[in-house]
Amino acid sequence: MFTLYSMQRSGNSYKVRLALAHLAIPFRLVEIDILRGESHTPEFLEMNPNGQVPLLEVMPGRYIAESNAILWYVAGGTPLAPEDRIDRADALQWMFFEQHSLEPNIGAAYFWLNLVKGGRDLQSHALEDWMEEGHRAFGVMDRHLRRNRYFAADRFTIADIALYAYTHLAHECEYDLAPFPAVRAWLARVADEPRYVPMSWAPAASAADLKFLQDRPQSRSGTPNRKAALKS
Ligand SMILES: N[C@@H](CCC(=O)N[C@@H](CS)C(=O)NCC(=O)O)C(=O)O
Repeated sequence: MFTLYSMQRSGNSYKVRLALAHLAIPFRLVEIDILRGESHTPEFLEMNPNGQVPLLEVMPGRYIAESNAILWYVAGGTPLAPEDRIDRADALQWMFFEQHSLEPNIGAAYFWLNLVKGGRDLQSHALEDWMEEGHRAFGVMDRHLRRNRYFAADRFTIADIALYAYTHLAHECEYDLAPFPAVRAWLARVADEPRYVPMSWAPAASAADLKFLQDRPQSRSGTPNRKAALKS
């Protein structure tokens, strides 16, 4: 069974929890409090020298870091990870965009405004840039979503999961999504996926939770229940 090192209030970690829930893949969750330095202990650095969550142990001693790389790994072979060459390139394009244009702005604003006491004062010099660049990124997404229901392959994929994690936190860190109606409609579509779980979800009593997820119907946009994955 996979072990996911994750922080509940980390958007990057949420991406992986959301994908695993969507695929009904069981996993063990280990909470890492980055605010208490738990991702920089010698033991953790042995697993991920970059000192960050999420981190997925896919088999004993074999780790994958970087949320979007983990998404490709867990979703490999399912409709969540497009295989067609152009669809795959589209998904990658948006996942690189997420890491370069969205996460560094919304992720930073969320972290400093919500998780760090006094963070606003500490980062007052950076806040304006995060706001401007974050709103610019939402504009790019909105333009795409005015013509497309999803980011790649005309269906719900890991590109949507990657972009959803921080976009759905925007209102908690002072971004205004009112000018981006297509983004708001897409947020609602993602939250309406049958196996959607909120950021607060954790597979606490794994068996019961998983049964609950397995019993839910497959994705409206065509992702089947990945029975084989349940054996991993
Ligand atoms: N590019 C990485 C970013 C991961 C990241 O920034 N993780 C944060 C939590 S959201 C973290 O672990 N920070 C602790 C640190 O950098 O010391 C990903 O997508 O996984």
